[in-house]
Amino acid sequence: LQKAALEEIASAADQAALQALRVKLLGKKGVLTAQLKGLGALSAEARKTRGAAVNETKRALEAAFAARREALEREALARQLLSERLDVTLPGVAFPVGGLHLLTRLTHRLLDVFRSLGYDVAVGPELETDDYNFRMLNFPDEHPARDTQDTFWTEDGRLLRTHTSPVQVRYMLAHRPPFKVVAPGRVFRNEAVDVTHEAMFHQLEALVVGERVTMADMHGAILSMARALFGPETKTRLQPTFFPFVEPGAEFAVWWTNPRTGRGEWLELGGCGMVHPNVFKAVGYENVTGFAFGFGLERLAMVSYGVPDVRYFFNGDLRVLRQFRGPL
Ligand code: FA5
Repeated sequence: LQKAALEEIASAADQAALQALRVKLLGKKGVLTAQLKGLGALSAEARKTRGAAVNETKRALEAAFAARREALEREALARQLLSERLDVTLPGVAFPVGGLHLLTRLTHRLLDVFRSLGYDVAVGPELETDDYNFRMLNFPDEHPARDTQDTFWTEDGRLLRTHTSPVQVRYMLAHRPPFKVVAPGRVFRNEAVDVTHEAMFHQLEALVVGERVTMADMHGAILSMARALFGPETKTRLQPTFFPFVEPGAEFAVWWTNPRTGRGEWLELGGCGMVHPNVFKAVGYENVTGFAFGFGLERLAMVSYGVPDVRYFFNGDLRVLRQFRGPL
């Protein structure tokens, strides 16, 4: 029995076969168990020698089972290692890499400049109320100046902000002067889209309020920004214009060297002026003066990077996006 059983165990094909064999030989109804049970019928002397022999066989079988199980496990592992082998010399798959949008990078650059000049950075909601976008900025009701802003209204009487100037009001209500703050963000205007006009674009607003803030301070701030962006020789120019929330109001331009032509030229950036007394009144400020300015980032980016059409910024054309892709 022992020799045949040992051979059978050693050649069991897998764990299942081995288990079946174990039941057949050592199980409750197994061959060896039957033999052990049969011992009772023997004489004391015979039972002793026979019992020892059966137990010896049982130990031998147990050892054989253990050895075979281990061998099968080793084989299975070897097979698995072989089938799941990785070829580490294969070239990798190149994943497409994203990047920051040109306007995002320009915004970061501008914020860096203003932070270095000691400005706080604030943001406001894109969905605004008439109060913040117009009324508290000294746009009288039904005033024609509102029409210049081509407003998108919502059904509940709110609006998509037409400029970043409402952030001025929100900031003044939440802080006490003196302060310097800039506010970048998206703005929306319901106007015919063309090469230089989008329905959604970006502005950067600046507001400085204190006890004796002057027009000279405003000129200095615009000059510092222009020089940080375009170099130490850069000049700035102010030309009178009208905005309800400033008095006097001006358009500002910076002198820069156009890298495409190599020639110096004026670049109109946006509006500026001394904060109108009615705006201070609306937020409850007394005995302070201040200046504000705001300009369009697309305008700046178009000229700086030679982008010929404002619509390229947001139509998602990967050829354009890749061309201006910067580091994250
Ligand atoms: C304003 O929006 C004022 N809030 C700026 C201001 C702030 C004046 C603080 C005084 C004090 P304006 O409507 O001119 O002003 O717009 C400012 C800039 O936004 C423009 O110079 C232009 O660069 C840009 N811009 C205006 N409309 C569009 C448009 N449809 N698409 C792209 N850029 C535009």
